[in-house]
Amino acid sequence: TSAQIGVTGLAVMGRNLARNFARNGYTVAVHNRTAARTRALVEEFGGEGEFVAAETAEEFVAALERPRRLVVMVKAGEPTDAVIGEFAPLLEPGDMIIDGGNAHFADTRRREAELRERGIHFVGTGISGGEEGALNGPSIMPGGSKESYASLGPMLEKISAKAADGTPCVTHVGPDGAGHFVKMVHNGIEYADMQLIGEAYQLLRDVAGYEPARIAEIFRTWNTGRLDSYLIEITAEVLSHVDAATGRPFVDVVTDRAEQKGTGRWTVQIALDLGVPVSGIAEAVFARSLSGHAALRAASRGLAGPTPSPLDEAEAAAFADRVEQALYASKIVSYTQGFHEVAAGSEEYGWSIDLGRVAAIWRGGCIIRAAFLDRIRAAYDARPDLPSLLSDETFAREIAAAQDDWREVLVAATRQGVPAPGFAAALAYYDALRAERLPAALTQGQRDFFGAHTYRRTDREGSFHTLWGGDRSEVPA
Ligand code: NBP
Repeated sequence: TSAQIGVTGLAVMGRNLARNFARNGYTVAVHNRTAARTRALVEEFGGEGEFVAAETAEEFVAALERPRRLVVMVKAGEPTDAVIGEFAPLLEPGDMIIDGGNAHFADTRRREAELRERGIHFVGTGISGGEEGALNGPSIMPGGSKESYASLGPMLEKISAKAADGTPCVTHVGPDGAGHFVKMVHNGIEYADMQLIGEAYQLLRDVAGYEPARIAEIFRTWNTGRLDSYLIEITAEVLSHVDAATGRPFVDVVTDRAEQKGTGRWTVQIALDLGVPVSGIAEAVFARSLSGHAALRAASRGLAGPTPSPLDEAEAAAFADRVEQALYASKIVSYTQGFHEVAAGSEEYGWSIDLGRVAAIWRGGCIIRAAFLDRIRAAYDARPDLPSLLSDETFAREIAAAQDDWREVLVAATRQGVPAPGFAAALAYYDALRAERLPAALTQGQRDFFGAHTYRRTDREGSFHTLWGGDRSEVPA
């Protein structure tokens, strides 16, 4: 038998992806560096479909029909290069290596260029949805050549998640590293969403004075409205969970130091390089890093500040409604920033990414899946050249309606000493974009003063310099 697809790297993700292909009727060759994993897969799940177990790289490659489609699901970084080094010499022009790991898009660009020289298609592919998604339908973001997508697309469409309207959550994002770039920004947006939800929770706890179980109910209610999403849904689950050992709310027995694997940090690093203000995503990454500085936090605990005093029952209920508005408005801003980064990456690398399609394939399967994404899709479909999501009439109207509450929530947070860096960064971004004049004019004056960096004028063309150390007359630069 020859297999239509092969998966090497059979930890949680690879194993589930291989099963997903098999369950959809494909014959799947499976391989792993440590052969015990391959045997375990076939023993446990062999009944789900057609698997061809391969012990060696040669057996694996020989099992695949041509052109070969070889999915690599190993730990991102050096292991990926090691696997490419092992398999590429066994492949022929026209064959495809699909890297489904969380690779940095710059690595993907390098690998794609190297393999293209040898006629091999390297398809850097973002896959989101965790272990459950890999098995039952992830959101899939393939980059690489158009030609490779013509061959792979139908298979990926089959195993992917489907949006509510039935559309498969997969599209050819763009050439070389476009898929991994978009997956990176997806994860950055995920960080921002999680941070905003965390801030909403903390405000409901400290300012409204609600217990986790009650807050879980509020999230459940929100999940029936415009915030309907996977992350809001699981937030309610986590908040209502009670620790069996202590009988206390689970959220109260978990150490409050958030960890991260790096894709959020990459999103911010690349945004800095591209000059894209992703302040909300940056605050989310910094909030995780701050939470991890245990010694610094312990040393700072005695610093002066207000102690939150919870509102009375009627005020608390009104406040909870305001928090929903603040959360929704801040969410619009973080998606605005994330899509700006995708647009900027697309421009920088000549990828021609269709932003509406990106929103469409995030509607199902991935961690940020939400009803909201269909509205973003609609906004870009209506106007593909939309300068920013905030310029979409519907979103602008919703923020207009939310902004008073958004501001009030931040007043309460500030007054009561509850940190809300995500809400605050989002509002500052919104107000900065709205502003008629920014203090950047003063910045330019300072730069010209100390470094003769020159400035432009509002009333005339050209660059100018003021002779600050002399008679302060202006000269053309
Ligand atoms: P891991 O990221 O834990 O990687 C384990 C796999 O890599 C095993 O199959 C291991 O083989 C193999 N491997 C390593 Br480590 N070094 C190797 C080498 N030098 N040569 C060959 N194989 C090597 O697995 P995972 O959590 O299933 O994730 C796989 C990929 O999917 C990662 O890139 C990850 O970032 C990405 N991803 C994960 C998730 C998720 O929710 N976990 C979601 C989306 C994407 P062995 O069995 O012989 O040690």
